Amino acid sequence: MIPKDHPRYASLVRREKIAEAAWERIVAMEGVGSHGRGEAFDYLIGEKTTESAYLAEKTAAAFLLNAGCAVISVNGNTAALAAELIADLQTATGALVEVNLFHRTEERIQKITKLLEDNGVVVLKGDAERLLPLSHDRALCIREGIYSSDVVIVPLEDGDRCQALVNMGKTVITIDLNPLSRTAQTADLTIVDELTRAIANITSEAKLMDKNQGNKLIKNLDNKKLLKSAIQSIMENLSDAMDRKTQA
Ligand code: PTJ
Repeated sequence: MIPKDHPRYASLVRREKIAEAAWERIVAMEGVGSHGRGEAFDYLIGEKTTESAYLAEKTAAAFLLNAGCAVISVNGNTAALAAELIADLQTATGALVEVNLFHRTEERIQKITKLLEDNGVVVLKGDAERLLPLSHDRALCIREGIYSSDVVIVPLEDGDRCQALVNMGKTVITIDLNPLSRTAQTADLTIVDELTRAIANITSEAKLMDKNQGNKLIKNLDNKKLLKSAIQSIMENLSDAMDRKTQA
């Protein structure tokens, strides 16, 4: 039991959720490693939503609302950490939700679908076909879902699949705390923020957004600038930490 007054309560709760979901085989064993990497980058970024990440989140809300067919792609880590938040995001944006896994097994698809549905998400069902130009099972997706989407949000994604979706002409939004990852560098819009903070912010912005504001955000998107700001925030954090050490 994690005490509520622990200074890093939220982070420890997330870690516990990932561990429990790994025992249940909702999160892949590899996903435990991915989570640890995310935690490390969250430390570097100051465990908070930076100004540029918030702008990226607002822009993501605009893209999801403006889309002809928006899809939220959910993997094991995303379901374990944010099932309820995905339900809210789906309600706010009308996006479809598709379970799409890197380490794909039918058992995990079923378990993740159930977890999402238990939390109020309407999950797209259908036969997964080999529709992405990738080898192995990462090519699988649903024709009426990711394959037909014009905007797709792929939190904690693999670089190859992100690149394949970009090559297919989709607007690809990712959430990834590592601004240097291939996915972060490849997506059209990269949100360098922790998954649960990011999804909550996209939802609250989607609820408030009008068409004009959305169009302006889409027109002004500069992902290189967003990535640069994220790296800048990490550098500033490290430099502040260094100053505090030398003053002590
Ligand atoms: O459930 P599956 O089978 O689809 O597998 C999912 C994982 C996450 C295992 C798979 O997509 C994978 O291997 O991802 P990577 O290549 O480890 O990339 C995940 C990225 O997400 C890394 O750059 C992490 O730093 C980042 N990350 C991890 N946890 C979080 C995060 N970013 C935001 N919020 C987090 N909570």
